[in-house]
Amino acid sequence: MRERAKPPNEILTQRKIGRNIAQNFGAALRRAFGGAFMLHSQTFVGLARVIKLVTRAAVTCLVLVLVVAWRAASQTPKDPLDALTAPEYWTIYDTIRASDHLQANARITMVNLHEPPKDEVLAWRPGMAFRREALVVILQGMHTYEAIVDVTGHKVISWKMIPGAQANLLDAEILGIDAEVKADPQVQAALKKRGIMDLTTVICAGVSVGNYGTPEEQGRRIQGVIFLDRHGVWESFARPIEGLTVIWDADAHKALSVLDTGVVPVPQAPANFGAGEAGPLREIPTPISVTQPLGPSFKLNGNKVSWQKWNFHFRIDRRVGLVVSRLQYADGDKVRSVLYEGSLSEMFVPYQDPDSVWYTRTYFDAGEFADGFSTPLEPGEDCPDNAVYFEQIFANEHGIPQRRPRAACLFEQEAGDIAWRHMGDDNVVVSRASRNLVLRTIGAFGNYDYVLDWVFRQDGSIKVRVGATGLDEVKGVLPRGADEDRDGTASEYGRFVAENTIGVNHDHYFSFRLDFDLDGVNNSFVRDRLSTKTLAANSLRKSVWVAQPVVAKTEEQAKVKMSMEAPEIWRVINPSVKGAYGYPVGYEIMPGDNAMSILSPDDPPRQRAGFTDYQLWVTPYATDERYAAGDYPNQSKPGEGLPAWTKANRGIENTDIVLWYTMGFHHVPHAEDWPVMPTVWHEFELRPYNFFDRNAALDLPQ
Ligand SMILES: [Cu+2]
Repeated sequence: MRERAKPPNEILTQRKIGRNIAQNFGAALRRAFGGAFMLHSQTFVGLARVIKLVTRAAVTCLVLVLVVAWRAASQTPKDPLDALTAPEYWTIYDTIRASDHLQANARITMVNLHEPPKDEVLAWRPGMAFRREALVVILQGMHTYEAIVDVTGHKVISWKMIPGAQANLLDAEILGIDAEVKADPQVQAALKKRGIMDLTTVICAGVSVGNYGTPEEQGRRIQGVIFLDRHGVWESFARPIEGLTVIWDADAHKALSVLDTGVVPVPQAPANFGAGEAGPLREIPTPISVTQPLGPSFKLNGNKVSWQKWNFHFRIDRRVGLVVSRLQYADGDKVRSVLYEGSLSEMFVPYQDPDSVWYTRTYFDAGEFADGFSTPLEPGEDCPDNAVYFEQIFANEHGIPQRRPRAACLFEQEAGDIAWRHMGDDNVVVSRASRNLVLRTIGAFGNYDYVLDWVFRQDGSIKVRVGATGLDEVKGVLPRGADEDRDGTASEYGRFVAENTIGVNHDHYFSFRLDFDLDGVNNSFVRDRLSTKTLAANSLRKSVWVAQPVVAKTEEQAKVKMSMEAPEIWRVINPSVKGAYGYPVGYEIMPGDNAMSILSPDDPPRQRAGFTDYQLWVTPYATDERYAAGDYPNQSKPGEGLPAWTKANRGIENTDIVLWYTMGFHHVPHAEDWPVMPTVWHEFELRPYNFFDRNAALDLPQ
């Protein structure tokens, strides 16, 4: 990957006009050059705006040069942590098939980069060779297997069955049971009872069901079928066929049980929200121009980004989305390490309805499905006009590489934020505007879409944000609204969001894995406990509070719950590196709005999502500890992931440590959630804390 050429782009006239030009321009290119245009690994929007300043011919030449460069780059990994490339996926495909392990009925549920050992990556320098391995998860017969493929050597270097594990469910499997389910006479009878004779528009989605320890769940791959009707709407989640579910045995290809709790008409409330379907549109606001006449101020080298003293590598992972690695900050003439790696680790969305056709809906969206990252980003809507886009390559259930255009975007944002300011004694204000660099991807998991942002700031801080949008998962009910639900039965576990439509209560949790390497690998975790200090009886002031730093020596001492009554500041430090005033260099993990699970400790979904018991955990780095609820949360047993790993109560002081921060919120749906939810943001920050000797943004030019 070359540094992106700086087009003479005056980004933006009016957005809509620009987009139309871009679309026409793209179509012209596709007509002229066939599929080649679609193969570039990155593209940039705002291309149309270039047209204002240069001739169409000149732009065509520029694009062609870039397409050739990006295409070449996407074929060959340049960095040990680059995502697998299309040729590498094909090598894996051929190697697995040439081995004597694979049976005809095998389904490949995941192919991912198997990261090289951390010390190898840290010792690597550009130009040196590096290892390329893939982790392949295979569902074969009743069992889940893991293979490690040496991509460079074209060989399977390990193949093992994972006892008791159920591989993730891909969309191919979730929707692949549709015909078999519809062929079941009991299902047909249940649908007929509801007056549904034409099954063509009926969707049977076999999603995860969890694990309640019942005999029928054990040793079987099972799916819970949600019935939806796509008739008349774009979004079938708005049309639940209520009161019916099937527990499906994926191995035996048959229903273990068909549950019918009674007929509820399919809700018919308006549910479309596309252009022209939402009613009259408001007045278009006057244009705002975002202009970067000299192009972006970040530099790209493959998947390495450098911008305003930051530099980092990133890739788009199929399971967890963006993986930011080797995050460094240039401090004077020193390039200082902040994070070795950071990414989402797991999500958990338990619905709160005990109904026999609903209680199984407790989704671990990353680990149970691993099919949501990423969706194609809509230029000008999902990302601003000055964004650069990145393509994602991943493998389908056969291991065949797939392309996802515009799977991530990178852009600079100057949104009126203030880096710092002060009005001095002479009433003169000294102030600096701040600019952010945003790396974004959006995952879609059934009804929900999650926007995931890494926001890099000029003062050395980083915000990690998740925006939840999409649809509530809804239940069809007989009453039209709250007025008709006189005894409250229909809305006991949710609220009306539309006629005959209940948005069922639920939680969202997002666990992030943050492998800090502050000025080196060996770090510690400090809890600054703020506590009340009572002053002497003869004092006029009776109390103050003091901050008492406590270094967590073991994993047990670093399991933390947020509390407003017993506040703490959480810091990662490097005890061996001191700042100008004698304090160890550090970063604060500053939580934002958050929630903790209020499910009872003996509730199986809570036990399977044990990571939600604390907002923060700290573990010593271990190569195979990547996912907070374990590698295989589909039908998992209680206590996997963080609770299991930390049982050993390992030492975490002055060693290579990983922080696990979970943020979440309780969601009681309401009318404004429908028919599509306004994006709800939650975030946390990583902030330098004695890492620099002064405000790191003091050098911002005016
Ligand atoms: Cu929600």
